[in-house]
Amino acid sequence: MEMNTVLAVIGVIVVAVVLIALSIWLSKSRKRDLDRAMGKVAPDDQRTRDAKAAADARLAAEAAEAEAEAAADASDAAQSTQSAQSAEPAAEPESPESVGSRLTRLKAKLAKSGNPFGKALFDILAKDNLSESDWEDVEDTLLLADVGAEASAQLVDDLRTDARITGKSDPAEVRATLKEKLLDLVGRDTDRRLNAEKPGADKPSVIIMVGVNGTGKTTTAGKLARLFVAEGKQVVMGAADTFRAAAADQLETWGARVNVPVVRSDKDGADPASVAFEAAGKAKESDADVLIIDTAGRLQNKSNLMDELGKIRRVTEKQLPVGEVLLVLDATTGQNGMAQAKVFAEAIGITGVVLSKLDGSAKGGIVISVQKELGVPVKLVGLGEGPDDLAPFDPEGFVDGILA
Ligand SMILES: Nc1nc2c(ncn2[C@@H]2O[C@H](COP(=O)(O)OP(=O)(O)OP(=O)(O)O)[C@@H](O)[C@H]2O)c(=O)[nH]1
Ligand SMILES: [Mg+2]
Repeated sequence: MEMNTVLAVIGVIVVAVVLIALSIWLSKSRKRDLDRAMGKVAPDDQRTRDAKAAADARLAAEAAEAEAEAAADASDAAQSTQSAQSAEPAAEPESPESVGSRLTRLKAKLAKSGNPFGKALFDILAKDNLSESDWEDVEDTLLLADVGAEASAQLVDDLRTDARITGKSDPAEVRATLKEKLLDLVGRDTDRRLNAEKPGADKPSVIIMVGVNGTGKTTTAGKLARLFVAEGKQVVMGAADTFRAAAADQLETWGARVNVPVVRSDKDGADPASVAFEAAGKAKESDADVLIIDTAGRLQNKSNLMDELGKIRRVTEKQLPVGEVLLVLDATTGQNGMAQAKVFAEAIGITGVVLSKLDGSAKGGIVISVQKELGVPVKLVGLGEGPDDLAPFDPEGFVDGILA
C-alpha cells in the first residue's frame, strides 16, 4: 500500500516535471516565432542562417534564370523588330522634329516657295511713275495670287493713295508700305493659337478636322499629333472617317509613328459619330491632353455629309466640349475651294483654317480671302507631305516670304 503511494507520488512528480519542461519549451518557441515575426531573428540561429542561405541561393538561381530568359526575349524581339523593319520601315516610334528647328526650316521653305506675286508686284512698284495700266497689272497680280477681288481692289486703292501722297520714289519705301498693307490685310495681331495651346484650355482639348476630300485632313491630323507629342502632350486620335477602311489605316500609321493611340471601328461604314463618341471616352479615361478627330470629306451627297458632321459634333459634345473645328483647305485649289469651305463652315461651325499644300501653290493670297470670307483665322499651314511639314501661320514670315 505504502509502496503504491510512493509510486503514485513519483508518477505525479514525473508528470509535473514533464509538463513544466514542455511549457518552458513552448514559451521559448513562441518567443522565437514572435521574434521572427518582428524581424528579430537571432543572428546565431543556425537553422535561420541555413534557411536564409538556401532562400538566397534559390533567389539567385531564379534571378539568373529570369535574366537568361529576358536576354533570350530581347534577342527574339530584336530579331522580330529587324524583320518587321525590313517589311515596314516606319514601325519604330519616332521623335518628331523639335519646334525650333521645324520653324526655321519651314520659314526657309515658305520663302523659297516661289510665289511670283511678290516679285511681280515689286517690279511694277519699283517704277518711278505708275501708269493706269501699271496699277491694273498690280491688281491682276493680286487677283492671280488669289487675294480676292475685294481685297485686291482695296490694296491697290490704298497703294495709289499712298503713292500720290508720298510721290513714290524710293523702292525700299514702296516695299515697306506694301508689306505693311499686306500685314494689315492678313491680320498681324490675330490670335492664331489652337484652343489646345491656350492657358486654361479644356483637358482633353478636342479638335475636329473637316474639309473636302483630298485636302489633307488625315495628313494634317497626323502632323498635328506629332506636334503635340513633341511638346510633351498626350494625344488620342479618333478615325471618324468610316467612309473607307483605308482612312482609318492611314490615321493608324500616323499614330503608330509617334505612339499615339487611334480609336477606330472594326467594321467598314460604321457610324462615325459613335467612333467619335468612343474616342472622346478614351481620351477622357486616359486623361489625354488632346483628342484629334479625323472625318470623311466625301459622302453619297452633300446633305448626308453635313448631317454626319453635325452629328459627330453633337455626340462628341456629350462627352467633351469641342474647342476647335479646323477646316483644311487646299491652297492649290485657290478660290475654287472657297464655296465648299463655306458649306462646311455652315454645317459644323469652324474655328480656324489649315491652309494645306502651300508649298506647291502660287496662290498664297488665299490666306487673305479665306479669312475674310470665312471670318476665322488661318492657324496652320501645310508646307509639304513630310511628317513635320506643318507650321503655325506666322503673318510676318508669310508676308516676307511672298515679297522675297
Ligand atoms: N505637298 C503637300 N501635300 C500635302 C500636304 N498636306 C497633305 N498633302 C497630300 O495630300 C494628299 C491627300 O491628303 P489626305 O490627308 O489623305 O487628305 P484627306 O483630306 O484626309 O482626304 P480624304 O480622307 O479622302 O477626304 C496626300 O497625298 C498628302 O500627302 C501639304 O501640305 N503639302
Ligand atoms: Mg482622310
